[in-house]
Amino acid sequence: MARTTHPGACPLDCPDTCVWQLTVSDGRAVALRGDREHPFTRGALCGKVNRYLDAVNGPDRLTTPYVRTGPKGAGRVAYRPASWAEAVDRVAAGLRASIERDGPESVLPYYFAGTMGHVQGWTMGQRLFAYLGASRLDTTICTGAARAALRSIYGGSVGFEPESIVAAKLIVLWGANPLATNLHLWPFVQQARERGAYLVTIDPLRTDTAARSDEHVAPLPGTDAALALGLMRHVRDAGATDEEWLAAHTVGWPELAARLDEWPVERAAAECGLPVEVVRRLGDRIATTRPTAVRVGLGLQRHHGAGQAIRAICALPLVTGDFRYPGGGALVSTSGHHPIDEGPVVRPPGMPAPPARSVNMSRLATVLTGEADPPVTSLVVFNANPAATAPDQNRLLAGLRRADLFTVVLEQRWTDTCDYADVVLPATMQPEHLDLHSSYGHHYTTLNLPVTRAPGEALPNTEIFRRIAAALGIDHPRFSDSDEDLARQLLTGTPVSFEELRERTYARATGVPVGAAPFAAGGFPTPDGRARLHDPGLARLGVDPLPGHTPPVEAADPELARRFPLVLIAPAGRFLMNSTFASLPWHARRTGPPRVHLHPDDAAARGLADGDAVRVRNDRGAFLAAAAVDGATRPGLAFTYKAYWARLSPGRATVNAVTAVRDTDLGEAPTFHDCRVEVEPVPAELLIPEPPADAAAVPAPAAPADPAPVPAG
Ligand SMILES: Nc1nc2c(c(=O)[nH]1)N[C@H]1C(S)=C(S)[C@@H](COP(=O)(O)OP(=O)(O)OC[C@H]3O[C@@H](n4cnc5c(=O)[nH]c(N)nc54)[C@H](O)[C@@H]3O)O[C@H]1N2
Ligand SMILES: Nc1nc2c(c(=O)[nH]1)N[C@H]1C(S)=C(S)[C@@H](COP(=O)(O)OP(=O)(O)OC[C@H]3O[C@@H](n4cnc5c(=O)[nH]c(N)nc54)[C@H](O)[C@@H]3O)O[C@H]1N2
Ligand code: SF4
Ligand SMILES: [Mo]
Repeated sequence: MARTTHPGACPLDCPDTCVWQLTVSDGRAVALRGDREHPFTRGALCGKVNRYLDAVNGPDRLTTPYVRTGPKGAGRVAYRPASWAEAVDRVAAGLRASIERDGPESVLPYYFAGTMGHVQGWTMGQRLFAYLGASRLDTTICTGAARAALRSIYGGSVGFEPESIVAAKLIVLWGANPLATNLHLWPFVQQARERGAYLVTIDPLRTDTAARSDEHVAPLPGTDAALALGLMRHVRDAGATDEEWLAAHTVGWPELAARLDEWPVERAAAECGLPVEVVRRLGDRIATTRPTAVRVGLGLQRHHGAGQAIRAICALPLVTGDFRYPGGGALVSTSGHHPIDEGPVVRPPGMPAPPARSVNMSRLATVLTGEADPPVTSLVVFNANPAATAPDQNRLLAGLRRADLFTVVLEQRWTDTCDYADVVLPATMQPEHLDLHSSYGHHYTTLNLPVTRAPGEALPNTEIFRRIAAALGIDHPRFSDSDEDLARQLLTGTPVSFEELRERTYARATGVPVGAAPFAAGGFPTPDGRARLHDPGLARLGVDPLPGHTPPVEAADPELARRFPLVLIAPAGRFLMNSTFASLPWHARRTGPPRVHLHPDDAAARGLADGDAVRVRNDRGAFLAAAAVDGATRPGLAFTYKAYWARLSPGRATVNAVTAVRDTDLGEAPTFHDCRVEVEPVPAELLIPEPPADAAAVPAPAAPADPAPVPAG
């Protein structure tokens, strides 16, 4: 059989947006590797995506629609296969009933970045819900706090050019773990180190990245703003502020300089639980090293004070004038550099799109259990698995079990969320559909064309929404747009064309040259081009107009600390992608079963040894895990990895059974890491997961595990 090889884009929620080369034989994907020419991919994919074809070709792919015949939450046994015609008619009837009873806002789409593709991810479904006047989803769950903070300080999600980091002399990875979550940045960091750069990682955990850095600074979680303020104070005291650049390209420096009077290094160190010398030494390095690049991760924003923390961190390179130089400045996300504008594609001119309320996705648990008025009575989930990934899982599941809630899930495989659906619709995967990708970690735009046959009757999200629109009797021409039409509409007004991408797969569409310093002479996307150290607009929202420190809610609560002495954070695991791969045998084996990592002192205080079965609990719920005692964390701080599936976990709960629905100080984002728990021993038998009667692929028990962060020392 002839084999052909085709370029495409990795669709996952990862800053690297790799270009891959996929080998196809007889309509089936048979091999996958990284593109060698792509300047960011540089020939390699990551470990988890090297096994992406396990997901594409897995025997557990959904190949037909399903409709529910038994109780919600009972699993796949409560469903029967259905034709597309029957399934889509049911969806239309369910949505129509909600709209007639409670108005269109009773319909809520819930979606996120299961695919980062603009076509399958963020257009046709949103267009349908806009047309209906359904509730709009406020997509806060990942970067809500950062987006709001960056809008305030830089005018948008922009920063230094990632490939320019090779020119940095000091690199600070702040709450970032690129070896797990931004792998393709690492070779650039290594190149900078070969040229003499010093690498500091600021992370409460000793991750692989921290262990491989020249220095690891481990503050208490949720205290980054205090650290950034103390560092700026030190820079100011050292006379290392760039007054000329500050005066030309920022507003509010005099006010911030005065605020720094309150932040002597000693106060910052105490707030962060760090030795004063550590803060002073880092302050010295920052004061004396140009250019300094601060690469900020997304994980550190899952705390109550995240908005202020990101503003404070992003203020630091303004104070030092680092944006003057290639390889200097801060970078949280490159998404604001990309010119693709979904707005007019979701709400095309001439298409009705009635105004509608916004619903914050991070509050789904409370929205479904009484917070929303009118109530949400239809929920359409795509590109997301909220039953595993959204906070306050027990409350959320109670909402999903509501008899008066009609739920539709578009999925590639049977997830936790499918267990609560009335109708499950089978969706295609990346090699089977067209998509267009920008990136939140580099400056390239990529086109992905369909090159393999979808299994069974699986359809692209776009086509599923076209069919739902037709079943609802909508005949507006915008619901006949093809995927290529949508891609062309998305590229309107950008410097790259569909033809160019079809020819070359990817192109730089941001106007920022490789290695450039885009803000050397200011030009931030604020109205006056200046970065805002003091933002009066925030005062109107009741937020401090200057970067300040908002302490964590639970970590800083002494009363709660008596009952739940451990702070728990749940960052990204290396072989998972949120919950996307958690059901695949290879990925599950590499990751190992759920574990909660404890400092040896905390383990000893509870009589726990490595491997013991434990229950992790607080007032919201509990999950089961094995204790891991490895010194990767500090006393009082526990961690586990996010994104296991409840249906495949012992006790049928994940870490999100203990996390809270509570907003950040800015951006109304979730606070997964602002969470107190107690950990207690349970009998070992409890850890053996009871396989769901219907599981197509139950992961084998623990074998070689995700290399845990390297123990300290
Ligand atoms: N392999 C893999 N890659 C992924 C993902 C995945 O699940 N697996 N998820 C993707 C998604 S959705 C996202 S958003 C990104 C996330 O990308 P990252 O931001 O790199 O990932 P996280 O692991 O969430 O957080 C990074 C680090 O922040 C640390 N941290 C937590 N709290 C604090 C704090 O208060 N201060 C400081 N300084 N550090 C803190 C954590 O210990 C963690 O090591 O990764 C994406 N890439
Ligand atoms: N405790 C804790 N919880 C967290 C976090 C944390 O740090 N700690 N991180 C949070 C973050 S940063 C994020 S981004 C969220 C992510 O949470 P989710 O948005 O729920 O992401 P995933 O778990 O990856 O689920 C994506 C789903 O989309 C499906 N999918 C992929 N492509 C397609 C497609 O083309 N069509 C359809 N129909 N489906 C598709 C996949 O099969 C997968 O089941 O989790 C959050 N949850
Ligand atoms: S998950 Fe990220 S690193 Fe892995 S292949 Fe996809 S884009 Fe590349
Ligand atoms: Mo995320």
